Amino acid sequence: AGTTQPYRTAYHFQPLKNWMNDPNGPLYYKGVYHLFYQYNPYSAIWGNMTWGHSISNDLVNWVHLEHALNPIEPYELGGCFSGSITMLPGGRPVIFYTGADTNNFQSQNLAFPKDPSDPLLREWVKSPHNPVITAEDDIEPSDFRDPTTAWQAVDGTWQVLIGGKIDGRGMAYLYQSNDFINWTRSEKIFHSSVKTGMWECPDFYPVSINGKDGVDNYLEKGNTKFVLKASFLDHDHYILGYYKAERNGFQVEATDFMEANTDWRYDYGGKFYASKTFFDGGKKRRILWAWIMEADSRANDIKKGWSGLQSIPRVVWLSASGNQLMQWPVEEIESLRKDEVEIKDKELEKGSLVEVVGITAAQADVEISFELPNLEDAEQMEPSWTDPQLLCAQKNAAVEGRLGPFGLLVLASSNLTEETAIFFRVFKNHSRHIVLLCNDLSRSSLSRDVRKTTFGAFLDINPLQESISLRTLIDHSIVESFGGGGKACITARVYPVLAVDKEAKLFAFNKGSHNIKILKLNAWSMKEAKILPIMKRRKPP
Ligand code: DQQ
Repeated sequence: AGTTQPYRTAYHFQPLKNWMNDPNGPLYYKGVYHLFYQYNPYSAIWGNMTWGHSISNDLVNWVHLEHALNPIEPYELGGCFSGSITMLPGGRPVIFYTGADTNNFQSQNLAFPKDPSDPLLREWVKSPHNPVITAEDDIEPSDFRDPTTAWQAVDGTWQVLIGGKIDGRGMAYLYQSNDFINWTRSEKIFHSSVKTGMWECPDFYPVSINGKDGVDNYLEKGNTKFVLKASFLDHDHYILGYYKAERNGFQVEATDFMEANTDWRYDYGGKFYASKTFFDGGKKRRILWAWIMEADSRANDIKKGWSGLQSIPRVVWLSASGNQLMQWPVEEIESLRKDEVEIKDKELEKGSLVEVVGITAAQADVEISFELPNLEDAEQMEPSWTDPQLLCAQKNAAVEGRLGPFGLLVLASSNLTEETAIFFRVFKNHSRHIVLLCNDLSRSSLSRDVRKTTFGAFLDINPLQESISLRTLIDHSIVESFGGGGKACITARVYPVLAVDKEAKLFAFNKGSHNIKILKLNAWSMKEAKILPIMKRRKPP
């Protein structure tokens, strides 16, 4: 960040310039974290899809390497699209990715490291067998992409999912192979939905039902549930269920995609999309990466010369109740914290605003928890209030209530001309309490070009039993919020005109009609992550 580039981030992953979208093939290999990503080497808009490649020891500081995949073969002249990495027995990684030809006919392709003993995996060689899977029969060739990490079934055969659509029905195809080269399509479609449209970037993985540890074994029965994620309608949705290994099927546990009121999303903010998880064998955890799109005009993207961020990598695990996922920024990000400010047991009076001073508020990490003494006074919930986003837009940060709005104002200018509010409201529904988490962007920027949609999510916590907590990571043009310890997440892009760099301020506020208490607030300035420019391959002598 700086005066000429106020929206560049200090601790989010981004290339030095140009367009970036989906994370591809994240991997922990021989002690090194790898991130590949969809990249346009030539401009700040989508095109010429290439696999960018960066490495890290800690998921915070990065070194850019030369591109891993360039679109040069006939089957990929329209781009090397998204894909995943699988570890083959013996420990050799393989990239499974989509190639689009000049007609946008999509096929699935393989690439292997030239030297698997190189922990940096600097050079990749495309398989002479490419393309290994092409669109046949009823498959629409321009809606056939994004292979998952493959896994082995009970009998050892490889299984991989590929995103697709037939007659408007979104789906994951299942393909099987004995040798990773010859693939046949399973007669059964792995899973599908009429309500979604095309599924991009499917992801399928086990989670433990008794703890936070990540799981990599698809055949571990009894202790796991499975997550099926698909990217559609601008968001990443997931459902939970069971993998029936004997018949290679997926059985949904409760509700399916876009069914009932439980539409589980990784993130209820803007475009947090095309995400992918990987198993980190070093720390035994499952980590989620996602593309965070800009919310400014294309012209402004071109002017600033870049577009797209990656989310802070998040650890994912199953909640104690077992009915949803939890997410939390990887602990390594805390190594950037400095200048801690702490507030404890402070009354936050009705109508009050408390500035948090002593940190760089445009580049910060904040944790806050609240206690509400008068829970029985909560406003009555109306039966029609089923859409949390709509409710947050109607009852925005300016609308006084009883228990709430209370929360944080981030990237705020000194006179509050600009402010981004992340706040809670607590309602009563018979004897239960309903907690709503909102991110009101309507006053976030004086710019007319940027999208200022308000976001919202219900938070499945019982305020009679636990405090209401929020963590927010602020990084110049991105605000990532985690409610209830990671039960609901909202990511937003924010482009203030006034509240830039040192002009940005941070406040805690309470616009409800009752005094509440800040149990604890901890805020830190964040140091800049080191993202080093391209380390070139040594040319052989
Ligand atoms: N982005 C890739 C596709 C994928 C889409 C192309 C999702 O493979 O379906 O850049 O953002």
